[in-house]
Amino acid sequence: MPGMRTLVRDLRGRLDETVVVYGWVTTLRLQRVMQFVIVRDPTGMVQVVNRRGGEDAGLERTLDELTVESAVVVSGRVVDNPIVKLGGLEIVAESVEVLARSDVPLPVDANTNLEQRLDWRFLDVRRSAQGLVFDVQTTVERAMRAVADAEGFTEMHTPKLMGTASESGAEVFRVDYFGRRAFLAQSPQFFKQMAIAAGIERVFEIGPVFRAEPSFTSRHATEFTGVDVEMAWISGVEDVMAFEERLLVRVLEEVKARHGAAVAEHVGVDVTVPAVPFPRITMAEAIAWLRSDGWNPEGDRVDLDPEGERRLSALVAERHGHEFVFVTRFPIGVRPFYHLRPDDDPTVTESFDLLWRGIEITTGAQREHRYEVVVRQADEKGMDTAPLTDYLNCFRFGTPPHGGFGLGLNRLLMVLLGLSSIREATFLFRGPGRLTP
Ligand code: AMO
Repeated sequence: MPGMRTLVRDLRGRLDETVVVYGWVTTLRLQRVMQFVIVRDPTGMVQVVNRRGGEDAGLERTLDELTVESAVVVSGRVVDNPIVKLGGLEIVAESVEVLARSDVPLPVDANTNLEQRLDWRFLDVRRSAQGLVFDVQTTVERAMRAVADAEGFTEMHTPKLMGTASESGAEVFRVDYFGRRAFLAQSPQFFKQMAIAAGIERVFEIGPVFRAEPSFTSRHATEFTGVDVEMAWISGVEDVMAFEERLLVRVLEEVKARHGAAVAEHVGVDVTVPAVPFPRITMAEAIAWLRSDGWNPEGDRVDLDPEGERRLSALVAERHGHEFVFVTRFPIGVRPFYHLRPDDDPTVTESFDLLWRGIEITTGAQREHRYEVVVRQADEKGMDTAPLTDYLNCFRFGTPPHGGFGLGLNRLLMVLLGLSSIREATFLFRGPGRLTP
């Protein structure tokens, strides 16, 4: 004792044999005649049973002293028992060893509110379907890397400590850097473009992104995982959107194949692979649709708020029967200086957002690659170009047309799994009110 581990899902094939199961105590029912212990491993749960008054008084005492969530190793014979709900079998205990005893009472249970569950996140993940989130995340990233690899991308790792802010000054964390001021990267935007300037023609990065946004919404975090893509020699922003479609189709195919059944069982979501192409709608059309649908936000706004995103997705679902929509051609006022403006309309940008079931999961664009033009656009926005020198220098020595996008991995998981908050799509959430654990 102990011997080779048998996983709970394989017990049926070991009927009448003695097996060893490693796992956590989930429930204890210590009755006058019988002792029942439900033990859980990552593949399922099994009932372990012992009749009191047997030869091994030590075993009976061990079970009486067990606590829920203790880590145990159980050895016993697998017997068929059709009345047992868990798989119609049980293990008749021969020995039980407590590898690590759990304290009582547990600080969280099924009725604990989300914030308190986050305080005890390791127990929260251990005891619920939450663990599935990270299996799905692993598959998502693996599928993304497979597509990127098949299409000739290079994976990059760019610095998260920066001497200048990476997007705008507003949402940036400042940190002390040996007495100087440094910033945490709000996105790898400038560096992925620098990689294009360096002749690495197609790049992607999966890494941390920091935003000093004091938002307490269900979709905002101050640190999240970003999937960033940049592609050179494109003939237009359409090339970028088409790549994202291929990426997401492959991701959803893989998630469906590997986790479809578990996702349906634990979170009640049917994973479906979307048809391509996804619908595309310009921002001007989107606003017109929304206005005729009664969406009338205050003032003359030209950007979509969360309510606008939700309604637009609902309209697209109704009219196109699709859960995804690319919203294109955002006005220059709501887009950064580095977005390319089309020749036929200088008031808009060759940019897009991708909405999925009412939530923005991606922003992308073709970039302005002509030095004079990008400098002029930065000037027009009233930006101080001095801190942008390293970035702008990238466009002085022959950088080809390029474009890319940034996708929020936690947002993607949240929508994919129908989770109510990005907090549940992140192992250890970071927000304005949360820096621990
Ligand atoms: P953007 O700022 O739109 O674009 O970010 C890209 C994507 O990141 C996710 N996201 C967030 N997720 C969680 N919490 C937040 N606070 C948060 N903010 C953004 C969203 C969003 O679509 N450089 C550009 C991308 C590009 O053009 O390549 C950028 O960062 O899913």
